[in-house]
Amino acid sequence: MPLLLTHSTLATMQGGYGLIADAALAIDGDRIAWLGAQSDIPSIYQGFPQHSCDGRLVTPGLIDCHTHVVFAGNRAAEFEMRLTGASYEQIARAGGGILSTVTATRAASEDQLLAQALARVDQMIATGTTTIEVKSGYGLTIADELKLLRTARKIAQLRRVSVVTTHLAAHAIPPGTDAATYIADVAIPSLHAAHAEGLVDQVDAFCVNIAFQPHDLEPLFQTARSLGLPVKLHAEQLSDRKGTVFAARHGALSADHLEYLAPDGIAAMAAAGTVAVILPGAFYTLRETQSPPIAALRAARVPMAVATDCNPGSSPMTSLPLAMNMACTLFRLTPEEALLGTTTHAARALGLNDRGSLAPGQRADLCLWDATHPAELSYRIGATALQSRIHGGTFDR
Ligand code: DI6
Ligand code: FE
Repeated sequence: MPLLLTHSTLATMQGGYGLIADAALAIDGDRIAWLGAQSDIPSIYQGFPQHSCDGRLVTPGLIDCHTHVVFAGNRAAEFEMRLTGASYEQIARAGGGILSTVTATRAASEDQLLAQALARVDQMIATGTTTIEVKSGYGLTIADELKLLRTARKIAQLRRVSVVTTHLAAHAIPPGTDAATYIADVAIPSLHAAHAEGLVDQVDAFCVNIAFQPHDLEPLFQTARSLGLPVKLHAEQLSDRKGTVFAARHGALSADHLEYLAPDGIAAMAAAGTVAVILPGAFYTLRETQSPPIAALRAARVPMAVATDCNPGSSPMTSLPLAMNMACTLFRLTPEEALLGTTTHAARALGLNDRGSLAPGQRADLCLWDATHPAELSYRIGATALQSRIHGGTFDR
């Protein structure tokens, strides 16, 4: 459907906010055809059906580039345990943590799993998300990892949101096995099977002291690359495991968390063009005290993305504007960096070059906000300033 948005303030996210006041934007099919000053609308677009934005701010649709939104149950009981003294690591070592969600997720039928994921996806959509990355990782058997990835693909059929799927079988080591055996017997075979079914867009792993080390992950990342799949890594969240250096050596799209990232990791990311994905929800929930090295990443010109990390243990959060607020207040990102982090840089963290900014030829995924300046999106705490959303060229309602 052709459409002409008029009377808007556009944040094109080209070279920063890239604001254009008194602007119009033409959509043809699922693409942006033209944008510019209201007074310059080319005659070919003047006949398009018009929608006045009444002065509202229009941004690219938000991109959540790191989520674990497909899981069953919740971990409110653990939340309560942590508040009475247990640490995240102690809970994980005692069989809680990720493994308790694995048990709930295996027990859920595909329909139950999908219904629970969709409830969270609906909350994401309601706060402006138009593209979601979805990781597996709560199955930990070949069949269960495939079940999660199939569920992730179904989300895109049932909701007006684009989905990028990530194979994260290397998320935890099930009891009774070891890292090398699990990678050889489950992670790599499940990757081959999922790839054969067209279920995988990229490959991730959880590199922390309680899960996998870089040397455990070498065969998995080599397999990913032999299949032509890009890699990324949960790295340096709880300590410096040199995961980022390892991931950059494999040309990783992103390295995520990064609280304990050291100068060698920053240099490796800068050289490889790896995006730093900042996840303030997990930092906040775990009450971490060491921030990622934001100033050093900025100085090294490593692009920073911001995501929810939506997961039942360390970040039960669905709102990207809330993640942006936290990234500013906890990590001192500027509101401009936070919005770049959920648009242009988030697209780059997913290897997507057809979205994340407003320009002719880009996908017409847009948010209209009850705001006049983009700093308002990061400034409010947990508010939903979204007025309406356009996905693939059409309004939600
Ligand atoms: N991402 C993850 O995969 C883990 N933490 C994180 O930030 C663990 C998620 C969980 O506890 O279920
Ligand atoms: Fe995560």
